[in-house]
Amino acid sequence: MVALSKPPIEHLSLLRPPTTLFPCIPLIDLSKPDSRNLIVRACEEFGFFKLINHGVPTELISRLESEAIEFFSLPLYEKQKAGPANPFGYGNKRIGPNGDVGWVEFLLLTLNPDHLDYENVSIFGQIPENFRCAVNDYVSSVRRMACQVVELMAEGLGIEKDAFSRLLKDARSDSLIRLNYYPPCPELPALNGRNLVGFGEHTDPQIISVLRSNNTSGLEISLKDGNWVSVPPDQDSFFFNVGDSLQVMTNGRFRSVKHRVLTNRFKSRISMIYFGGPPMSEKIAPLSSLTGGDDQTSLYKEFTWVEYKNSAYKLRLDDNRLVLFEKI
Ligand code: GA4
Repeated sequence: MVALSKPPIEHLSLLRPPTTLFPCIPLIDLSKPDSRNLIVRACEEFGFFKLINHGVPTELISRLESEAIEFFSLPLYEKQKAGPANPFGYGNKRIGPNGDVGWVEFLLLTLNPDHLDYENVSIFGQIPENFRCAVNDYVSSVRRMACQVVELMAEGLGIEKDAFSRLLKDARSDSLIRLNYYPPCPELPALNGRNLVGFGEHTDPQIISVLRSNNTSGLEISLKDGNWVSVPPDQDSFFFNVGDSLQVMTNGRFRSVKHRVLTNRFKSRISMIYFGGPPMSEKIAPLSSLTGGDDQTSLYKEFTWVEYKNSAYKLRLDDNRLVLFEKI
């Protein structure tokens, strides 16, 4: 197990894990013809679904997972050479710039070609070439699958097939990959049946997030009624989250799902998340194909992705980042 550094444990939140397992997690089989309608229904009801028969080769998944395990097993001083995450690089407990903390270590890497040169050079200066190849091969395959899924989503909504995928495919797409390592939560009497929060509740800013984890539990999502349910892990599947940008583009029809991760008492959890985002200069607004071109029905003001990001980085993890852009 890897030792984590400051801030001290008292600064981390504790929560009792929910007793309810996600009762009816929407399951999408990419090989089935009816998946487009099921995807739409899942995004409306939960903003979340599990994808099977996804076509991403197991070899690419296990190669990146092994590289990540190798990285997180390095001595702290070695990992710190790839940090601090500001916002990209190696991070340990501190999440974002505004005081959020969790029982987690991570590597956050930008895939945005405009940022690569100056942001990632120092990280990849420390990380061997085979790590970089594992990231690139994994991302190419996951991005291809994500595009296929958002195209089915668009078809299910009855709008232009490339309404969302053109943003993920754009050469300037501001997308990210995050590798999270959650060590087992220590057994302390003070915890009193509760677990340390690994990653506090939040919604994802981008269009779509695609998560793959090992078989350790911890991920929870918030349902429409505000109840939290835990998502049984499945290392052979991918989990999709609707992000804030997709909620806006669908004029609130899809839910940007609130989620969090509690640490497991006995096992470490490792997750890899691809965040598919738009290019920096992209204007985000409800699609006219969904509002019928009637501006009156639009729930959000238009904003650029860079405007959203600038405001997001001034907020805390659990803040609602869309209120600023809601029409009154
Ligand atoms: C949440 C989703 C992604 O992990 C992330 C996070 C980002 C970061 O860790 O730098 C943020 C958070 C996330 C939203 C608000 C800001 C920015 C931390 C934070 C407090 C990489 C992202 O894109 O937004």
